[in-house]
Amino acid sequence: MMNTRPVDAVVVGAGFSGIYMLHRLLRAGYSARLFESGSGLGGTWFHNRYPGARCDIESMDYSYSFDENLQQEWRWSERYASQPELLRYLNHVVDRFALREHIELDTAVVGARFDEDTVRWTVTTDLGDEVGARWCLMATGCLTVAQVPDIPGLDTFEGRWFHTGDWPRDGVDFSGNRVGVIGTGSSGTQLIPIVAEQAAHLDVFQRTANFCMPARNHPMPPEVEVHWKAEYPERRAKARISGFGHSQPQNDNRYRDLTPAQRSAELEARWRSGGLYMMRAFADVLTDPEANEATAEFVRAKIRATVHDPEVSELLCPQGFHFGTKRLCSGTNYYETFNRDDVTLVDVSAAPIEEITPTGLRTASAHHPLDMIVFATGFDAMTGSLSRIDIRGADGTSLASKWSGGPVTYLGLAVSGFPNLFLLTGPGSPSVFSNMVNSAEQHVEWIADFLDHAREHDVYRAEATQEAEDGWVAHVGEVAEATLYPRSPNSWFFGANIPGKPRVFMPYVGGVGNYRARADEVASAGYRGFTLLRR
Ligand code: NA7
Repeated sequence: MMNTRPVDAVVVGAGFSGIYMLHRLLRAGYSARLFESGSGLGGTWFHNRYPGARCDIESMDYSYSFDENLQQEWRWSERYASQPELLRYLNHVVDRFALREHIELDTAVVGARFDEDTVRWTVTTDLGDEVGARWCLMATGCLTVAQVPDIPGLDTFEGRWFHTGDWPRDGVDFSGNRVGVIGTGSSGTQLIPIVAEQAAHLDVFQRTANFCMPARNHPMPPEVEVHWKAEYPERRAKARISGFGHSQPQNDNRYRDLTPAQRSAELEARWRSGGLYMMRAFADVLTDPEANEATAEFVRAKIRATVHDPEVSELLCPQGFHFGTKRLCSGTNYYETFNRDDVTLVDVSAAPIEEITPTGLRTASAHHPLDMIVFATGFDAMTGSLSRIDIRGADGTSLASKWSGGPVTYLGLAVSGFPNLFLLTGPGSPSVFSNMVNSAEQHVEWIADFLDHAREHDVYRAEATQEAEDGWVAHVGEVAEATLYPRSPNSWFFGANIPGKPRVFMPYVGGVGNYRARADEVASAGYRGFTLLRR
């Protein structure tokens, strides 16, 4: 397919946002083509197929709301959907809305060039094909580019190694093997208990202990499903104006306004119900150091009560950063796993990893013989997928060079100098700081409304102004400054996990509801902050 027929819009990426974007485009009568580098649908959920991979937002919330029949008919089998179930769901959606014929799998977009004369984008794929489009819609995902740390000797390792974010499709059998897992973030904490059950021995290489909440996953009780579905209109509406984009209750009381008994009751209730709701135990968990430390100390006490060996439990107690400022984890039997005789916790902050040898891994204090190594070491998050595409704007400048000091956007949706290009869940929007499906839907719908506006008003070129972009970047920074995030900058929210990446706080933490209100206000003011050219 060289130089194929031009389309109104190209969509890049077949995850939650790209699939819905394609549907909205086709439904509104635009011609569109979606390119996906993976050999299947699902984006993040296609590649992160490690054992135990599971969403940490409840499935009834972490699902599309745009179609009433879809949300009523689809039946989630568990409280939190597993990776295979999420893939089944997305494939169902693609078939249900007849999207498949518009999707090219196994096709990576490698370049996108804006031509000022034709006011169109030319999108280039790794197969050498080119397609022209008026609009270029980047649904490339926030956790797409797996980060394997540059540890000397990896190429000499005689065993097998894997990254959780790029897991083999035919799975991995750990039985009888000595396995090392590096990394104890969301992926590591989900995977570790399952590997422990299979492997002959498991070494967990921990650099920073993170807070892992008990997920308390279980099969979906029929009465919960029925009730939730009956309440969907109110629940979805609530999620859209909430802080994190889901419908669960938040506590609007500040820590200092509660009695000690009320505080304990709140924390206990949230620990018992499981999942990430501890983030909303008090209205000020992420702004008041005292509320934050009380929450952290409550969780540390739970860890100490669970892990028998006091030395191990102390190592598992997170210290040195505020609760929730590294993405909270949610797992099953995570802390309990360290009571097993065949699991060893290795503290690689005290004795760092020095090299991988043909037969294992050497830290500053010991050599650990291993047959398999799992890197649960995260992603070049939020900007990684975009910066790997050669995106050239109006004057030929590349997006990577524009973002060399950190990503800058207007609303996380548009970039000055890059007309007719929209980002879905881009940096500067709530994205990873929210229920991603909720945020994906909001961006898709905002962009779809914009395209309808453009069609109605003969707008053929739309570009965010520099002034609007500067204002938004400043606002994103101010909002973050009012929280505890800047006091704990050692996280992927800041790009701190990627050597050389600029340290800039990337998501918008002002809340999903506030963000939506601002984006809607821009739209109702005739797309304030955009320069629109009309025929
Ligand atoms: P994360 O959250 O980035 O976690 C990566 C983990 O790997 C974290 O514990 C890191 O420790 C550790 N890490 C990274 N590099 C190294 C090296 N070189 N040595 C030792 N340990 C290392 O990625 P996940 O895949 O778990 O989760 C990503 C998101 O997916 C998650 O936030 C959810 O939104 C879903 P560190 O903390 O940097 O010391």
